[in-house]
Amino acid sequence: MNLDTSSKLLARAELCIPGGVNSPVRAFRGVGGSPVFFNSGDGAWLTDVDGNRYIDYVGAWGPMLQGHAFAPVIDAVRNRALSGLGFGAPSEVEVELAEAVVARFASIDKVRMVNSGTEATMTAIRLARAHTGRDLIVKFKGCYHGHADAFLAQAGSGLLTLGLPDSPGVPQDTAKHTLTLPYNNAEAATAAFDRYADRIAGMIVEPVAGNMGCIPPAAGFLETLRTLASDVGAVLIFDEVITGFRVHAGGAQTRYGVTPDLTTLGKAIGGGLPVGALGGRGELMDQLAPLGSVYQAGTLSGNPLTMSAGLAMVGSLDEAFYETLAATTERLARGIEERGRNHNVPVAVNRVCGMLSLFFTSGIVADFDDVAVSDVDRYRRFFHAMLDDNVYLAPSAYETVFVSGVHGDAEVEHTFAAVDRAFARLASD
Ligand code: KE4
Repeated sequence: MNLDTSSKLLARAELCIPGGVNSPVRAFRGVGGSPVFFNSGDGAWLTDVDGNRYIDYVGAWGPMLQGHAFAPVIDAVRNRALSGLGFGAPSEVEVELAEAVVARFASIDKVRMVNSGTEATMTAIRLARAHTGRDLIVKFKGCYHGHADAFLAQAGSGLLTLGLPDSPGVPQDTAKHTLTLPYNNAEAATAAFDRYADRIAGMIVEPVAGNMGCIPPAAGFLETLRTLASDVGAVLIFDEVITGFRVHAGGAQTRYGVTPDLTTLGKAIGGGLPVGALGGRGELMDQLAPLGSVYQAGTLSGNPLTMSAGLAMVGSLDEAFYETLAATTERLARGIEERGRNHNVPVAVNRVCGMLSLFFTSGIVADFDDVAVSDVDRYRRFFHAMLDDNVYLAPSAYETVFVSGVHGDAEVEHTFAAVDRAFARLASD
């Protein structure tokens, strides 16, 4: 495959952009090799700068639920742009998208638009701390909530010891207010709440983990978190930046029947343009400025272009869309499992409507420690075999395969043929 132009662009990019990329995961450090530079997307396909075409399972990390260059979104953006890009003042389309979110999420009375998932989660914990007057935030190992300091904290030496910085530049004084627990471990969460009870301001969780690969919640796990938070008056935050419009029309909270106090959204709600959102009960949300005293702001928050794209996207996500998305996800998962058996390649495939991950392990994958013992080097070889076969997966074993409503029979059959060839190579290694 000719990747000359990508290589030349990387050399140029590295002279003026750290690592040549504007977000680290794109640099292929997790899989080796050099990133592919893309020029266009159409439906389930991407075309790189050398003209090579790939079936895309990254989907810009989640927004492209209807594939690339989805006509209703493109038309909405084009038409809106002709009226100007933004005013720094309220506009009708912001109200329309907020109303669409409130209509879908029973837990959301009010929503504040921001420009990234990080801004949404950062604001959610500030609101939880303001509402409770407490400092401690509980999160879960392997979940990612963006790059605000509070989230760049790793578990301390002991299960219940408070956080240590997980990145240079994060003060110990900040990290110590974050407690990191094992995902899908109700007992650890219960012990933490027993110990820290009325010090806990909030608990943030991906209701379906997507940032250590796809890991669904264990039975009863989300329900336990709900009870624990309610018992001590802590704020339960569902980070649905990925799952929000993907795993169900009403997000993971509707799929699993557990109601958070706050929800963060992103990705699909912007139709592919920069976005984040924070929603929740009115008595919590009304504490945000200008109504309340919890400050939060953003120059381009709710900008009409993003709102128009998001409204077109959300408006297209009907019952038939989710039926198709769920069916395609399950078909891909079963096909990969079947090929793992046929080629004697141990592989575990986790999936929930719209998202799946394969782990090279013979065990189950229910938390970060299970992921950590999977064969990440085998994923690296699998990634490149698939790339050589024109299938673009996440350049990291700790991400998710994002399925769209336009991955049809042709894409699935091409993917299966590529998996067969890739597994045959792995089995012969
Ligand atoms: P952003 O700040 O990147 O818009 O959103 C942060 C975020 C928050 N919560 C969840 C559950 C997320 O998955 C993310 C961002 N997701 C990653 C992909 N796993 C973005 C990709 C990247 O960092 O380049």
